[in-house]
Amino acid sequence: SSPSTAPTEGAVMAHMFQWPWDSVARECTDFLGPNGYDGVQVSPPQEHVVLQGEGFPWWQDYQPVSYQLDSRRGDRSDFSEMVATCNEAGVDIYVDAVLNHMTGSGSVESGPGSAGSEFEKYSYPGIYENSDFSECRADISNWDDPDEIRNCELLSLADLRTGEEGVRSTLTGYLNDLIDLGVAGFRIDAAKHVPPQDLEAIVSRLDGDPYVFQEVIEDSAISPAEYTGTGEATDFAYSEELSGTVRDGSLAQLKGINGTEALNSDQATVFVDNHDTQRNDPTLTYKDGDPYNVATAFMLAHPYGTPKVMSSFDFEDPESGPPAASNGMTSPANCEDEDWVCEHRQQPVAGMVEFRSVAAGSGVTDWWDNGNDQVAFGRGENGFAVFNRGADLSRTFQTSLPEGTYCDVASGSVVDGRCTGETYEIDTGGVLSASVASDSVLGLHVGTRL
Ligand code: LAG
Ligand code: CA
Repeated sequence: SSPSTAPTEGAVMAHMFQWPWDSVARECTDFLGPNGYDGVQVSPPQEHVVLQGEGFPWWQDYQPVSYQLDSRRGDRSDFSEMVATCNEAGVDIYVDAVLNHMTGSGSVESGPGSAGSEFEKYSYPGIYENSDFSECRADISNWDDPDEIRNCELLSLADLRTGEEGVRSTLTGYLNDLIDLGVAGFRIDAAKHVPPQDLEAIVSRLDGDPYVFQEVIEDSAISPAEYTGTGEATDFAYSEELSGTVRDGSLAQLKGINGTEALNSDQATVFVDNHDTQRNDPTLTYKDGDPYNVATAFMLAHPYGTPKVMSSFDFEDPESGPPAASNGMTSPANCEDEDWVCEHRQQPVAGMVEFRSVAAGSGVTDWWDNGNDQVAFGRGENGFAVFNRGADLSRTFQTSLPEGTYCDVASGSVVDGRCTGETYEIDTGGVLSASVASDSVLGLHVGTRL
């Protein structure tokens, strides 16, 4: 099959980190589909280690034991029903695929895993044996050496010989099984640690044209550009630039933001934070409140990359897992429960999802800034947005929007032909008079012209 198929221009995905399958299904129907989200990245569905002694941390998921779809978030039938329900709501499912490695040394070095399978590091009965793992059995230490990054152990995790036919066909079998259940794409975990030609070979054997985006952190001898033959790559430079600039308030510097030089817009997956950065290297996260929403809304309004909206569980300890039963099964997630943050439901975020799709195809127009902490720009005749990290702002803006009455999607939606948030007028010359409070956003698009 051909390589990765990107979602349609203007598409937005949410990362429902650690959400159980039943809960994702309900959220697809209740909120994600109706609000125009095109896809969801779900946590890894394969059997994983169970670390009771460590309080069932979230990172159990990144130590595969087998490819049975039986995890702390549900079993195969729960997973399959979720995919069907989400697809019916118009939402694609993208699976976080852990292909580089199996389990590590550490607290547990043997089974059983979440589906009851017995294992030891380098031995997974019926799946892999010792010879399926890289010769190098030491941790990566020289990050200037691409061979070491790819053929030694990341975090002491048993490194698969992805160049071997047997390993490749096992991995292809797992991914095609997911595609068979209706999965539309994959986040490739630790892609930097797999030779690009191995990923290319694996992805080329997948059924259909799944959307593929690869986790390539640009902090070593390896560039994300090495992976663009297979699919998109994560753009960490964009994330740092966006989050740092919004946090510091200097929004005017975001004019023309285009992420890492190694990636073009259609090769880049972009985000404000992800599940790793929000723990290890936080710049802006849900804990920052309004400025975080300003950053996410900016990402959605601005036409660079394929955006991913983080949706978290609340945490203090970076190691801790989501709320769970005494057997380690994750408790149901829902947005009425404060343990689940639901960034994806914040109005300035949710409202800008439809803005992005309405604006698809139009570049940035009518840019304005105050040289500092306030900016505005349009998307041609389709949309106009204002971002304010300074004092309350009142002024007129030149837009390219058609004359009319519009609902601001950052403060509400349209219900029965009326705005539940702010209402604005665009005059015959495209001029908008608006007041935008400190640390807030205004978003108008032609889909909410009354
Ligand atoms: C990733 N992307 O490339 C994930 O986004 C990241 O969350 C994964 O690490 C990593 N690659 C491997 O898939 C996570 C935790 C690690 C954890 C690892 C395996 O951030 O802390 O390692 O998952 O569960 C843990 C211990 C290590 C230990 C290892 C093996 O923290 O000290 O060596 O387990 O026992
Ligand atoms: Ca590897």
